[in-house]
This record gives sequence, C-alpha cells and structure tokens, in this order.
Amino acid sequence: MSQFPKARFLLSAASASQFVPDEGTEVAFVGRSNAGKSSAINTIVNRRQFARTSKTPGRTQLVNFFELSEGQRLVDLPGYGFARVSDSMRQDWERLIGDYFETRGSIGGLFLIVDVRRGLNDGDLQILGLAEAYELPVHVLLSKADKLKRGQAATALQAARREVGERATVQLFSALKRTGVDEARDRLTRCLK
Ligand SMILES: Nc1nc2c(ncn2[C@@H]2O[C@H](COP(=O)(O)OP(=O)(O)OP(=O)(O)O)[C@@H](O)[C@H]2O)c(=O)[nH]1
Ligand SMILES: [Mg+2]
Repeated sequence: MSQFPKARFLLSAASASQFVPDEGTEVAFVGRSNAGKSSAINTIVNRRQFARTSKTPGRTQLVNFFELSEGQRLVDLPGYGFARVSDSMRQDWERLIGDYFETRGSIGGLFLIVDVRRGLNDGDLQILGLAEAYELPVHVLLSKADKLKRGQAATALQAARREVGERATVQLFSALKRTGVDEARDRLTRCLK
C-alpha cells in the first residue's frame, strides 16, 4: 500500500506561465540527465511509471508536477548536463529552471539525485549554490547504489558527505533494490511540512 494513495499527475509545464498555482508545499527532484530522478519518484511514491523514466538521457524537458495530497506536491525537473543537447535547448533549460526557483515560494526543499558512481558534478554544485541562495534544504540521493559493492558504496557516501558538508544531507538509494526508501520518504515528509 502506498504511503501516498492519492498521488496523481497534475501537468507538464514547458514555461513558467504553465506552472500550477504556487500554493501549499512542493519538493523538487533535480539532477543530471539519467541520474534516476523519475525512477526515485516512482519508488518513493510506490507506483510504477508514475513519473516516466527513459533510457534516453535528456528526454524530460518539462517541469512535471505531481500531487501527493492536497497542498503537497512533487516536481520532476528536467535533467542537466546532457552533452548532446543544442545551445538553444540548454538556454531553454536554464530559463525554465531559473524561472522555477524565482517564482515558486512553495518549494519546501530539493532532492538532488546523483549517480553514486559519478559523484557530484558542476551542475550539481550549481544547484547547491541556488539552494543556498534561496535558503532551501537539500537532500542528496546517491542513486543506483545497487551498481556498487557495499564497501564501494559506503566509500562514495563518505566522500559525498565530506564534499557537501553542511549544505545537504546525503544517503544511498536504489530504485531497483529499493534501498533507502524509508529514509527518503521520511525526509520528503519533513520537507513537505
Ligand atoms: N540499476 C539501476 N538503474 C537505475 C536506477 N534508477 C534509475 N535507473 C536507470 O537509469 C536510467 C535513467 O533513469 P530515469 O529515472 O529515467 O532518470 P532521470 O534522471 O529521470 O532522467 P531524465 O528525465 O532523462 O533527466 C533508466 O534506464 C533507469 O532504469 C537504480 O536504482 N538502479
Ligand atoms: Mg526523468
């Protein structure tokens, strides 16, 4: 049974004018293309293909809004750092993300999804900077933890914690093996208050 039985997709926005009303609280999932944002959302909400996943990085170029319960939302933001996008696509992304942070008073926190094998990149560090500027709490999911051996994953967790310091909390996560789901749900629930 899902902890979020009333969860439903609201809409996909290509620009700020299409965002849902800025009321209640929402948590945004951000991260590099293909990091596992949509998969993490599906696992946390416990619904298969709730947020659409893909093997082709850079597919989600829209801001997808989901309602968990009245006044509580999840937002799947388009991924960054995909090498093969054009300059104009990159500019569209920057405008959309910039507008998102600028206009949403309802953001209660960010979930930053980072592939555990890759660690934090420049885009991720930019997001940490934005979060600091807007005074938003950040929780990092080190995703695809199933791809590493236990010891390697523990080392990656330590390294990421050292790197982000006070700027974020960090945990290991696997959508495939459902590792770290309870911790992620707890953190999400707290951000939504
Ligand atoms: N092994 C493993 N693969 C995963 C995990 N999470 C996601 N993946 C795979 O990684 C790929 C990308 O996952 P998505 O959830 O679509 O990633 P995304 O960050 O939403 O990607 P974009 O929307 O394109 O930015 C898919 O092929 C997933 O099946 C995980 O925990 N373990
Ligand atoms: Mg996605």
